[in-house]
Amino acid sequence: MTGVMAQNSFFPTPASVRNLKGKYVLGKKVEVTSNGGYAAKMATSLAAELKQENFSVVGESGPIRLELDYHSGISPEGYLLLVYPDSVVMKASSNSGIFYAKEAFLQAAQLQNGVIRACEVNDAPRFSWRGYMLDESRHFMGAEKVKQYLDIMASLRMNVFHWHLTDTDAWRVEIKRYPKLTGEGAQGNAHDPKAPAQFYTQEEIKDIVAYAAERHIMVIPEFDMPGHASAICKAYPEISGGGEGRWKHFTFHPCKDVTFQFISNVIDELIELFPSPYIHIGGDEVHFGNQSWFTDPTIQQFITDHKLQNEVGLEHYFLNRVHKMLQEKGKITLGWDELADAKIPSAESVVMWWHHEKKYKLVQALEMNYPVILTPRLPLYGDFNQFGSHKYGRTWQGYSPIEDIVAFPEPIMHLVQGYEDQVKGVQFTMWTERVSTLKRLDYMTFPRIVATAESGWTPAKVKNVSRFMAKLPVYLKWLDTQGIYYFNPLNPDATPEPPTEKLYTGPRL
Ligand code: TNX
Repeated sequence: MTGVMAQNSFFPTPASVRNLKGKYVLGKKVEVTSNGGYAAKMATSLAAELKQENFSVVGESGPIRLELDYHSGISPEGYLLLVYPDSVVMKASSNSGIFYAKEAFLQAAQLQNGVIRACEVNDAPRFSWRGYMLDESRHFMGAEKVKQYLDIMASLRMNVFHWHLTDTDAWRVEIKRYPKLTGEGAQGNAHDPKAPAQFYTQEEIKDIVAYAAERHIMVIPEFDMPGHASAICKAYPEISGGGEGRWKHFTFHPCKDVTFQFISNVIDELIELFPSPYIHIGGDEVHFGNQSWFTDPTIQQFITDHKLQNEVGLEHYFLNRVHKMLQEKGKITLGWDELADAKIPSAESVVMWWHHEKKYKLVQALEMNYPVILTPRLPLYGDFNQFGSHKYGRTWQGYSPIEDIVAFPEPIMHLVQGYEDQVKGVQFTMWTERVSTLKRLDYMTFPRIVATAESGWTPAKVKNVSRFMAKLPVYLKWLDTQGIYYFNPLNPDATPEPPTEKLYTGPRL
């Protein structure tokens, strides 16, 4: 390299970077010190992580120091990373801040083989919620993959893992009181209703939640209801709300007391496993499989007795009843944008906007004072393909190229004007009906998850799609070293789309 050294490649792009002369080179020996407490813990892990990288330079490098001062005035989650040719200093005022300083430094070292251009980074996130959702009901991916993704999320400074653990195909978490949930309830997946049961034991869940917490990632379970409940109702038909054909058992029975008792008992066990203040209750697409609500005399009588007007009124009654239950248990209700239709009290709940084609739903939720997470299908659903020609992914209404994710949410920010404070952040949402292998999961997730981190972290005025695309190859090269398969938007032919099993569309067994 001649003259000025290349820019460092940070993902996501920091709020501010001032480049300096010279470079810091990581050798075999490096001293990492701290001012104690949590910073000492981070110093120890950084030293171990750097050692593992085994950078090639033989010599000793200048000392690295981590300083955590809760009164330093650096913004929450923010950090300073000061890299000089002879030393490195990291500063933060929060545990997550010093963790992110460490992750940013480690990432630059990994991506640039231990050579980091001298610079002063002054960084803090744009949004407090930077999420990734994984649907393990449609296809089970397993703890090893989840932990790998948690590691990468942490490195990308993402902090929410939304775990979609139940749906039409299977229930995936051990509930001691209801063993049939992980008996027949965990059998099957989106391409094979007879696949053997796969699920997480409570011990495994606790282990993953703790693993995430160490990386400043909150894990939120989703218990989708009253629709998308087929796996549960198949195991416990006494609480099934009917449904027809492919949508058999799709909803809970919406007015039996035993249904609510069941839900309450399950939530009690979930609360023991997931310390997050939120429980996600879904709430989406009930109309797919509530046919029997229109004909069942008990349900019709219930609608009349409770003056609910119609089946939609009943759906809203159901969601409000579960919301009240969660409140009594001290949890905040999180759900899809249908929650706003149900008028769940906005002071005690959070809405995920997913209907990209119904922008009014976002505006309506904001006007009703809900805090909102942005995860519109386009561009933030991982099951939509990344390019124009597609074989296995969803093609309906378009596709989700990485550039659109980097650019997001600017194209919709005019809708949010005056309500900016209610927008908590963004989420990449990975549905897996059409994702039956780990290779395909990687391909659909990477590198778009990197773009999601950019969308959630980098200030609008710093973000730049062309610059992001120009530095992306550095990240793709690192993914190669991790054995992660990905879509290469700069050379699609080099990374063919991995096949998936055919989606099962027969009746629920
Ligand atoms: C809609 S988004 C769903 C999911 C599907 C997804 C496929 C939402 C709340 N519900 O059940 O997996 O579309 O794109």
